[in-house]
Amino acid sequence: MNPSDPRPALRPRRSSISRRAALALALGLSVVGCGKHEPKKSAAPDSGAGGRQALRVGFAQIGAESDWRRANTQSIRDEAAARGVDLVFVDAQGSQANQIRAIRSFIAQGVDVIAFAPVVETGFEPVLREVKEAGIPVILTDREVEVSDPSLYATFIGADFVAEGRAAAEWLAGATSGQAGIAQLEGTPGAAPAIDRRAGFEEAIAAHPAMHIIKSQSGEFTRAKGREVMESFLNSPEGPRITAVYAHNDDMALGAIQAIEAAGKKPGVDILVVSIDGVKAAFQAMTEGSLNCTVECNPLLGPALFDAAEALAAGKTIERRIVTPARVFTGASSAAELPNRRY
Ligand code: GYE
Repeated sequence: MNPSDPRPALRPRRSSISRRAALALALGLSVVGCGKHEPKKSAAPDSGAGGRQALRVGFAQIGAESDWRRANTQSIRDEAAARGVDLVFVDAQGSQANQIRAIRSFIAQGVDVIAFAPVVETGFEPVLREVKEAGIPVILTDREVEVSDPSLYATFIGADFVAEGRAAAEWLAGATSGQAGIAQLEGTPGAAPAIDRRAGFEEAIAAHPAMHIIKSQSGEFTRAKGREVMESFLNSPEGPRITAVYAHNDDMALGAIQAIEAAGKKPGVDILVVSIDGVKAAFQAMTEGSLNCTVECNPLLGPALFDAAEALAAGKTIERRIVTPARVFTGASSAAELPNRRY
């Protein structure tokens, strides 16, 4: 999959401001910062003998719902430690209210940069206005937000979820010659990857009249919920018509695989399973034949996050969107890749 795919995203919600405008906005943030928010610290990490203070970054994580998320947290913690960044890390336990509270506490603590992975797309505008008022630059990692004012954040670092959904659909279309009764396990309602992975998938299967989504429900990105929802799908009147599962992440696919086995069917054979993330457990399942395909979504965002944080704190301009590349892995190609997986 090519991150610079020229096909337009389904929803024109991404900012359309030019790079020059983004630059001006980023500079605007720093200017506001100088006026309202005494620069207490140098942008650079602690250099030891020089006595410069470490860069202080507040990060509000979503939670620990999946292997992907845990790897994402580890990458951020490891990279902060390696650079000597003073990381104020909050786990919001899946709650937007907790994330908003954490962001407010970062303002009160006067951190240099605020970063977060928004649990859902909407509802962050008021708190982001408060952050802007305080002159602190904001980095979105992994997921985007819907805001009317693009200057409320400096950059987004993460994947193209629409493209991931398309890639999953294209693999399934090829594997089934365009004929499938699909059960979809959606991510957290209102979350960017749930909305966009669904949109990309539905757009791509629309070209195949014999591919239908016959059941669709949220499994909240967790293994337990994925299993529970798949059980209910299999027991529903439509259950016998399910020939494929599309899960918005590997954890839900792994839960669904358990449910398929418990129902006496063979996952990967009787019911094909395709998902997104590319965590180690998914590669294990592909090696065993129970998972057919995963679309990689890289959670190791720590290095890019702190590159951006250091640049912003130093008043430099950065790209408005930093999109991570992705690859598609299928059963056959996965065994060789398993030893290389870092998450
Ligand atoms: O796919 C899922 C996680 O936002 C890309 O969130 C992330 C998703 C990821 O819980 O496993």
